[in-house]
Amino acid sequence: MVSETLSSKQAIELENKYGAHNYHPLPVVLSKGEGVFVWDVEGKKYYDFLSAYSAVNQGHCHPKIIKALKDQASTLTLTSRAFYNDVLGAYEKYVTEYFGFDKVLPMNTGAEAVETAIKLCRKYAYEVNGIAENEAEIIVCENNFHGRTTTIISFSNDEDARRNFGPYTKGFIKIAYNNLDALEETLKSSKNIAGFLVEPIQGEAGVYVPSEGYLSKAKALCEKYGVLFIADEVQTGIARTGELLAVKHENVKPDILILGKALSGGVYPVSAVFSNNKIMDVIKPGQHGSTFGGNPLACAVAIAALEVVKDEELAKNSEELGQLFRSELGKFIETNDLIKLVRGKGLLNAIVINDSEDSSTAWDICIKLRDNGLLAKPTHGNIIRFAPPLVMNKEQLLDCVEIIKKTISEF
Ligand code: IF1
Repeated sequence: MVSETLSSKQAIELENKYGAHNYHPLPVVLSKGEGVFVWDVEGKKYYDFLSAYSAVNQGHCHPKIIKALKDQASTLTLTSRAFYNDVLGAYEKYVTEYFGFDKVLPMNTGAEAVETAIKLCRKYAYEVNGIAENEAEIIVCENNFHGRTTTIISFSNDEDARRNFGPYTKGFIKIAYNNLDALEETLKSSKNIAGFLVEPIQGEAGVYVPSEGYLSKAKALCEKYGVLFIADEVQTGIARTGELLAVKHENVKPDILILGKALSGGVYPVSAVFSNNKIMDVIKPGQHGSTFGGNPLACAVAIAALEVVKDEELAKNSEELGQLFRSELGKFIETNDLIKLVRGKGLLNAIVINDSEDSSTAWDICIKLRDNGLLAKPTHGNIIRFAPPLVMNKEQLLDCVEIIKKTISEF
């Protein structure tokens, strides 16, 4: 039984003692969330400026999503895919029409969906594109973040994420992000390239936004060389960047689209891989799956979460508030030496601090932001990501801008 009177200090001690130390959380213990706000166990209220890494785009405990969860939870939760269930088909129709693809393959976490996309891409390369078995290569980008599985970390260049987890999976070629020459050179260099896996904006790299035209030109290059363009929109998707998908900013339709996180409004792990029939049809019964993928609870929650995005026009709100956020902080930066720049799209933004990558300045600022009622997390020693729930209103955003300005001015 979890004690109701656990203090922050006690909760942290429990995690330290009994949990693996695979995280270094900001010292704040949350026990309640509603919309753009979260509360700690002592009752202090904060603006959430992380949204569980863009999973809670629809805001904490959105009543419509929670109702769908509760209703479905008391009806049917899991059948496995050994049998049909009466929600999966309806969800598949809804979600494929929503994103404009023929078919969807439902999974649970982002990393699983990335793995699924890799398998799909390879199988298509062998069975349709005629690449010799075991020779397929997938191009990925430096400083990528696609998840934590052994295959995915095989093509990471984050030492913490990869060191001593080998041997690594072969079949990936790493090139510089935002570099079309590097992409074309690599596409040209081998007949065995099966796909190009890319984040439309690199989140973990510090909300690194590529040059305008990068995604559309990269897609065109992939078409030219007959290679699948795979967009990992686990973090950038579902209205986060001011469009339903970040690739929409450049009118790109990926051959394979990967979604997770906010697909469920952060209520339940739901991820998905989308493609048209020509690609998805290479997967036959028994060749891929998951116990939980496509379960009725996940499907009901995801439908509700996507309805909220449409009903509340979250993409539009994200675009408008994002502009306001960058322009307000932009003005502030001109008067302040500590912050080098603000960048981002929609409500996926970051500030870069005038200090070294291994400094503790970003962390120290986040601690002060916490004290001042706003929760954010550094992505590197000198970068802080700002990604509030998309249900925020203008007044709240300006309130947050004031908190951020005030906090930074104290340094
Ligand atoms: C952690 C970062 C964010 C992702 C993209 C796939 C996945 C993620 C583009 C995997 C996950 C998370 C995971 C979380 C931290 C977080 C993160 F800082 F590490 F990069 F959001 F910015 N593709 N990102 O961003 O999805 O399997 O986790 O559901 O601690 O690993 P997952």
